[in-house]
Amino acid sequence: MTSKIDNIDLAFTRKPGSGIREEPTYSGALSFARRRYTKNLEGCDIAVVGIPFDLATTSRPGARLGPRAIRTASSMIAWDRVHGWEFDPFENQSVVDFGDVLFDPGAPAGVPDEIKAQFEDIHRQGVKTLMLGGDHFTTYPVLQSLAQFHDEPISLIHFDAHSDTWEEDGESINHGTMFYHAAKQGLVDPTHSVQIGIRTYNEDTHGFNIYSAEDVQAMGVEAVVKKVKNIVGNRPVYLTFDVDCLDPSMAPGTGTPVIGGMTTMTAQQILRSLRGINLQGADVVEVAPAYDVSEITALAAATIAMNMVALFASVKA
Ligand SMILES: [Mn+2]
Repeated sequence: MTSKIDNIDLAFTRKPGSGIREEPTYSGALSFARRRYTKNLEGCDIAVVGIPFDLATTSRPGARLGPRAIRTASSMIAWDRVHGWEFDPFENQSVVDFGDVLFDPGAPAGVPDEIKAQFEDIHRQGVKTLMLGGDHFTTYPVLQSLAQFHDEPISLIHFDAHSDTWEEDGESINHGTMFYHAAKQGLVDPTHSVQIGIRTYNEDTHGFNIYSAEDVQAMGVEAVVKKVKNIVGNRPVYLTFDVDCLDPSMAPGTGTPVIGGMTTMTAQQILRSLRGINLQGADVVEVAPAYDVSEITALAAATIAMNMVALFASVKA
């Protein structure tokens, strides 16, 4: 029998690989999905890592508070199995909360390299990352790190209202241009990457395959997923989910909302159906709690992240 003290504050009392255990949703120290907070990654499969950075936003800032909001919201769903999956993704893989990376926001030019170096330390240990943003620029240094550990360019599966491939001269710290640079530098292979939910204008696709929000509705989940799986094949995949892919009615708490977006149900169905892809890293970004209502955006992001945990685990299930 476990004592009462072992069933509270699992953020620092949890034993490795102990699946789901119940803790009151309204109390206790908060970590992502009540995983153990640790900087020790021995025996760890997935590290949840926050990047509380939002200096690259072009409209409303505030995503620096995203990791904290997503962790808080995750406590509401940590007691249960992830809906739609027939296994407990915390049983067959070890998931820990690594906390946040550290950087100096007063010296922004150095921030990308500071983030990249800390992800290199994690990736070098063979640990995959589930990153909580932060604005979408934060994906860029994570990709820069990950690409170094793969011989072939990474395939991006990118959920967003925006392509984030707007062209620019030079390289700025901007959450709307980083995938232009990622493709140009060969970090990702656009011809084997796909953007889903797009509904903003960009005169150039830069080679990325695109399914707009309207395409998804017209084609249906099954047809979209079939296309996506054909595009990425068995290549290493990085899955990035900008919460503004969702309709603002379901995710108002974000910096650059765009109407006419995907429902949370559709997003979950697509994520579940992606089972079988060669997932090497994932993130959920652009949650800006100041514009949120009743924590619905944070809850959506936390649930999307839980589905990503299941997607990581599904190769072993
Ligand atoms: Mn976006």
